[in-house]
Amino acid sequence: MKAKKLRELLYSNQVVRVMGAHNGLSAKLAEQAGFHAIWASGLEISASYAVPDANILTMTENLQAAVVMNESTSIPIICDCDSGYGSVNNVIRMVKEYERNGIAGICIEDKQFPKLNSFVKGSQKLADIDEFSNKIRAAKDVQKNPDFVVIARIEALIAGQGMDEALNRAYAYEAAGADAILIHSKENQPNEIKEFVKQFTGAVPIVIVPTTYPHITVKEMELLGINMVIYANHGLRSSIKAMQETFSQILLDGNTVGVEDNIVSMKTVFELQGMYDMRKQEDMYNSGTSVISTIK
Ligand code: SPV
Ligand code: MG
Repeated sequence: MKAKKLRELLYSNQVVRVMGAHNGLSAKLAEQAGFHAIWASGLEISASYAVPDANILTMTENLQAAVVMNESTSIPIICDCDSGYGSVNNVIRMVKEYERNGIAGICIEDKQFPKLNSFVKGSQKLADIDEFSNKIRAAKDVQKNPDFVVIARIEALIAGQGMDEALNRAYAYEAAGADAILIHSKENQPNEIKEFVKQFTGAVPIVIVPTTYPHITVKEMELLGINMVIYANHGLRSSIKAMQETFSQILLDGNTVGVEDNIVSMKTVFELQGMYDMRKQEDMYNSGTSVISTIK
């Protein structure tokens, strides 16, 4: 169901807007805000464990987080699966597991295992083009539901390998069966993204992650022919700032009065976690009249 929805979105005429998340709550907030789909971000999930985004967490840990997001929302989840957790053999098991758990789509990037977050200075080693194409081919062969989406992410521009390398890879991954190409850039202007879409003559949808070039608007993406935008980490970064400010103010003030206007009510927390629905359900089964009334 969700895979079908994701595929429909990907091939629709609108720019599909996707928000990064790392747990049930952040995914639910993204859905409530109106995003079309969730990016189960490797950066966000690893940051939520307070470990680096460098394949420190296992596939199972990432999948578990994605399953929680999937269960707490009704929109599709696209999982950031780094470079596929190893070789083509790892990709095969990964696709089986993700699909079996109701995940709508996955994205794998053409870097070597272990990967390093694209914005970290250091060695961004690309996988061999044929080796990565085989991972895409294997992922497409092994999926059972034809709607399950496999996105191939190109890191050539991140690794400083140039536009020709990025384009060669895009054609190879499209030929291998990728449902979409994610072209990643770390420039602070969308120049290389614009150049890529201008030169690319393939037919697959294009996905971008404008973390370092935040000025690009959805309207511009539409004009450029970009099909999907992933705001990969803005929920995480806004929550870190909010917590840092709240925590330090509480220590400074010696009480919590000063932060009360900047934090949500307990009622909001209860609503988000489904407390009221649970109580209604409980009442229905027990034929009682109990309601949450202690904290409003
Ligand atoms: C992530 O959100 O983990 C991503 C996007 O892969 S980026 O951090 O831009 O590499
Ligand atoms: Mg990632």
